[in-house]
Order: sequence, then C-alpha cells, then structure tokens
Amino acid sequence: MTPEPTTGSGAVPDGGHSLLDRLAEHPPPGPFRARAWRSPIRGPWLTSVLGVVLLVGVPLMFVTGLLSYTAYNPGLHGNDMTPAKGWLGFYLFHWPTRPVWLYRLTQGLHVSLGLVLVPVLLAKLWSVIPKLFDWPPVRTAAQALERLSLLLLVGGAVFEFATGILNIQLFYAFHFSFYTAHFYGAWVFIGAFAVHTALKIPTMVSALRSRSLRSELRTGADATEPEPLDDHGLVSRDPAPPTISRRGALGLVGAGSAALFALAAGQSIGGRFRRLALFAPHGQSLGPGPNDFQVNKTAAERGIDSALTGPAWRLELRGGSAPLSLSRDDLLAMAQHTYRLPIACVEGWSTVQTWTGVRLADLARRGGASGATSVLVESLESQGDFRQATLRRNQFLDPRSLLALRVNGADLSLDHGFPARVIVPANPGVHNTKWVSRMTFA
Ligand SMILES: Nc1nc2c(c(=O)[nH]1)N[C@H]1C(S)=C(S)[C@@H](COP(=O)(O)O)O[C@H]1N2
Ligand SMILES: [Mo]
Repeated sequence: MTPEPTTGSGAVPDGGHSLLDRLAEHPPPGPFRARAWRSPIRGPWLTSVLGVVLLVGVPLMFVTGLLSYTAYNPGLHGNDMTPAKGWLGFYLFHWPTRPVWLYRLTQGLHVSLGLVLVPVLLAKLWSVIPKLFDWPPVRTAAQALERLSLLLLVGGAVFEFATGILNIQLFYAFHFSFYTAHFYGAWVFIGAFAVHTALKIPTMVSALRSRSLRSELRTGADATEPEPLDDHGLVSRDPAPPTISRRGALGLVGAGSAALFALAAGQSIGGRFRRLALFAPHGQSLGPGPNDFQVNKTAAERGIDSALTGPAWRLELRGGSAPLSLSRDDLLAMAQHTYRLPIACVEGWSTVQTWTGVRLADLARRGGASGATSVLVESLESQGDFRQATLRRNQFLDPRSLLALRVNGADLSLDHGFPARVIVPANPGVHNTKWVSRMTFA
C-alpha cells in the first residue's frame, strides 16, 4: 500500500475566504468593534448633507487658490515659488490690474471659506469615522484602491487646511515652503476629491432623497430615529438613545462656521467688521493716524536701517537706454498721482488706503524703457523671498500703478516702505515691494 501523497497546499483547504471570515469575526478591541460607534444620527443622509456643502465649497477654494498662484505671475523670472510645477501650470494666464479689488475678493474668499469649512470638514470626518476602523481593513483589491484614495482625500484635506491655517496665523512651524507644499497638496487633494465625488454621487443623491431636510429641521432629539440600516456601514446596528437631533448637529456645525466667519472675515471685508476679526493676526486697525494700518513685516524685522533710507537713498533705474539714479526729491518733483488702492495679502487680510506717488509708467519712460515687458523691483533688504518681485508690462503700464511716496496725505512710515514702495492694483500684497532701491526693466 502506498500512502496518499500530502502536499503543502492541501493543508489549508479553501484558504482565502474562511481566513477573512474568521478575521472579520474577531476584530481587535476598541474602535474596530461596531459597538464603539453608536450615534443614532450617523448615516448616509447626514454624511451627504455635509458632503453637499463641501462639494460646493472645496472647488471654490481650489479655483481661488489657483487664481492666487496665477496672480503671482510665476511665469516671470524671479517670481516662481514652485519651479518644478511642470504642466500643473497649464492654466496660468496674465493676471489683470482691474477690477482693483480682484485679488482682495479672490483671496478673501479663499481664506474665509477655508475657515468656514473647518467645522463642516470635521463633522464630515466624524460622520464617516467608523469606516476608518473597518475590519478586516481590506477584503478586495477594489476596496484596497478605494481606501488608498480615501487616504489621499483625507490626508490631502487635513494637510491643506492645516498648512493654510498655520500660514494665516503666521505660524511657520514647518521646514518646507508653504507655497510649494500648499500648491502640490491642492492637486493631490482635488484629484482624490474628484474621484471620491464621482464614486459617491449616486449614493449621495439617493441618500439626500431618503429624508426631507425640512422635516429634519423640525425634529428634536426626542423624536430622532436612526436611518434605516445601510450597506455602507455608517448606520449603527446598536444605536444609543439620541442625545442630539440632526437639526442640533447641523446647527452646531453652522454656528461654528458662523463664529469663525465673524472672528476672521472682518480682516478681508473691512469697515466696522474689522474690529471683530479677533482671530486674524492682521485683522484689526491699529489706530487713527495716516500710517496706522496693518503692517506685514516691519522695517525692524526686515533689517531696514534708517541709515539706508536717509538722504543718501537713491532709486536706481536700470535696463533702459541709460541707467538713472533718482533721489526722493527728484521723484517728488515728477508728476504726482493719487489713487485709493488695496493691499491684499495672501493671508486673506486687506486694507484700502489712499496712495500718492509717481506712476511706474512714467518711471519706465524716464528710464528709456517704455517698451519693456517686465520690471524686476528690488528692495533695500539684503535677503529673503519678499525682497523682490517682477511685474508684468500690463501692471507697470496701468496708470494707477504707483511708486508711492506718501499715504493718506503723509509721508510713508518706515514700516510701510519709506522712502518708496510699489502699489499696483489687484496685485498680491507681497508683490507691492516696500523700501524699493532698484527697478530693472527687461
Ligand atoms: N521689501 C518688502 N516688501 C514687502 C514685504 C517685505 O517683507 N519686504 N512684505 C509684503 C507683504 S507680504 C505685504 S502683504 C505687504 C504689506 O504692506 P504693509 O506692511 O505696508 O501693509 O508688503 C509687501 N511688501
Ligand atoms: Mo502679504
């Protein structure tokens, strides 16, 4: 008699399935157990309502963010903060100078929306958190792919909101360039967002149809019933008694968003609203004097010594027919023009002031460079990303574009850029260079 042959593979009959099933029967303790998630309001309807808000808000943030990048004129030499952007710069266009409030609007929207959406994002993540602890973590290849895309989605969202908020709070805790990281992060986030939206739209539509928003808004905690069990695993199989209604939860999110809006948006809107902007480091007005408005980077912070800005200061004009060197008195002797124009910072704050000075177009003409396509403006600072900016022809030719010498009827203060600073309509604040020392036309 010969014994039956035994093979290794025969030792585990019907391997895959029963292993997964057995795994599924024994989740690790804590959040991996379905019992850990018992809120009776969690379900596809609530998730979808929050999802709709993000579906409107996130694309608006993405577009205003892309506009902000284009407003920097990254195609001009010396301006690009993300030189490796490659084809991600496909959409770049020449940023206009009108309407003068354009950047104020797009960047104010970008930053205000970013803050207002924080409670919505947190609530959305709360609403789907049982999925994070799905057990077993993956069952099929398709599910593994889906979870990977969710990692990019949630990771991208958290990264974009966190870096944005740290930036507007002037908290540079990270050792990478905010601009570059926020730009690439945005593309990762929006890619994952688009995939997620495409996959979830059908679920979202049917979930939204399953209940009426109106009647939810009339239902208190006592009458709150769980949604019917779903195949996504959001609805608890063992719901706890309600402690808050869906109306209450949505109200909480709305109140959080409204509070953030009230505490921050004044920095962009201005007027009486500005006094409320307690959450914004540059939100408040500083007092009544002509130069008492927000300062970003004081002269002391940037190492500007009053010795550099004294009578020996000269504005060098280069790149034209002959190099020129002008004193402040020479500039004051040229035609002076006055315009009310905003400074609008990438951080979302803005302020409108009345500037007086020489037209950049007149300087181009005086320097024999009227035909130039761009001008590199440099400051007295010896280093730093903000010491220079390149302006495009449409910017320096706009009659309202000034090399400002005075503001609100007084000489510029040292903090606002004395002896001379650039003010160009619709220009991002950071390109309105202070303490200008040289302009090189090209
Ligand atoms: N030379 C120089 N110019 C500069 C800066 C700077 O750091 N150095 N900061 C810029 C930024 S980020 C902004 S928002 C505006 C703010 O102008 P303000 O301080 O007069 O309000 O100045 C811009 N001009
Ligand atoms: Mo700025």
